[in-house]
Amino acid sequence: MSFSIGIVGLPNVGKSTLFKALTKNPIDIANYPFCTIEPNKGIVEVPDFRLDKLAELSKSAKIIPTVIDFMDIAGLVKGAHKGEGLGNKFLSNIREVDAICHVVRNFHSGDIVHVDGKVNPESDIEVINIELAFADLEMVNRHIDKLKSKLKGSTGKEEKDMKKVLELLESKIKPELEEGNQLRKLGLEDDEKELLAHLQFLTDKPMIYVLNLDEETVNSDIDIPELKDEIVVKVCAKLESDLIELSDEEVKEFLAESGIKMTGLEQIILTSYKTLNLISFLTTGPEETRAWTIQVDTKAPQAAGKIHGDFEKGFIAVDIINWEKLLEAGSEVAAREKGWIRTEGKNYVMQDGDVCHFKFNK
Ligand SMILES: Nc1nc2c(ncn2[C@@H]2O[C@H](COP(=O)(O)OP(=O)(O)O)[C@@H](O)[C@H]2O)c(=O)[nH]1
Ligand SMILES: [Mg+2]
Repeated sequence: MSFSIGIVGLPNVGKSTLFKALTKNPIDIANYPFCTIEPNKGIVEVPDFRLDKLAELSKSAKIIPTVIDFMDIAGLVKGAHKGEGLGNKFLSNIREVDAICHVVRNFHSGDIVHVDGKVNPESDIEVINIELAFADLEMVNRHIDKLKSKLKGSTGKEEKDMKKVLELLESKIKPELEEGNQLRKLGLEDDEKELLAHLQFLTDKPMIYVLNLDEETVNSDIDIPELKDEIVVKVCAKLESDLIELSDEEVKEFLAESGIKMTGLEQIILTSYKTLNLISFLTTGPEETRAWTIQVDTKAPQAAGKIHGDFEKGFIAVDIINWEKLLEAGSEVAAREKGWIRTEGKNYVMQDGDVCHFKFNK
């Protein structure tokens, strides 16, 4: 299973420019059997400097980074939740993704028309978030109707459970959505979340905001008050799409000259990764050095299952060393001699940067 991010926003804010830049590098799809390729979907490598270092240590023939899926979702407009501008289709695309990357226009090119005639990030953010909230509201209303009619014929525990959901939807969820509020801000209790898990709310998905700025302002401190408590990445999409034409060396030079640590694309990818609570464990050997994605709190057998189903079924133990420790030792043999490689069992909770050898029954 892979993790996916949907790029949403008004038309002409730079979504496709970003998507094209993000997915520009061809990827050897044979390494990622679970991925499907569609015109508006692309798999994107998660940059990870640890892989180069480990590959050097192991003299690996190849490096395989882990990936996440990005989906370029066509522009939403006011009224999308009622089906305006193919709205329903795009909203159902958003239901499929694990997190939302909300692109907000703050560049001022005279040639490129803003759908509302002027650049106004605050109101753009509101338009999109209200559409998402109203789309959730329609779903909630449909669900309430369904529950009410089902309740008539039910008894016992089934009836009790349905009543709980109904009560929660009517008293807490619906009023928020009617105000255009995002459910992720509501701070629902765990048991409430569980009751609602099957509903896949749009406004409960993790969201990162990408503020698409002019090249001249991309490094300045622009503050959008609406975004003060949000996860924000600032980019200039046009600059990012120019950068992908350059070689790695040239990009490094450019970044050094401009005093920037990372390209906007890298920031988007890494921020998405973090927002989804994802971490990587690593495997390394002469054949390949590779990163694998898991969610925070994943235990060793389930992590092994990411590599192969048989690894999880027949899991015995895992030999683990932190990647930095392995580099410090200089080789696996040396690390073993120093006693730095530990053996962990089925209850071990995986940590970011663990280098692993799984042992399993065939
Ligand atoms: N000046 C400038 N133009 C941009 C920037 N990002 C996108 N554009 C231009 O805006 C237009 C719309 O961009 P596009 O990515 O197709 O927007 P979408 O409708 O959100 O997918 C294109 O002509 C882009 O070249 C930017 O950061 N600066
Ligand atoms: Mg587009």
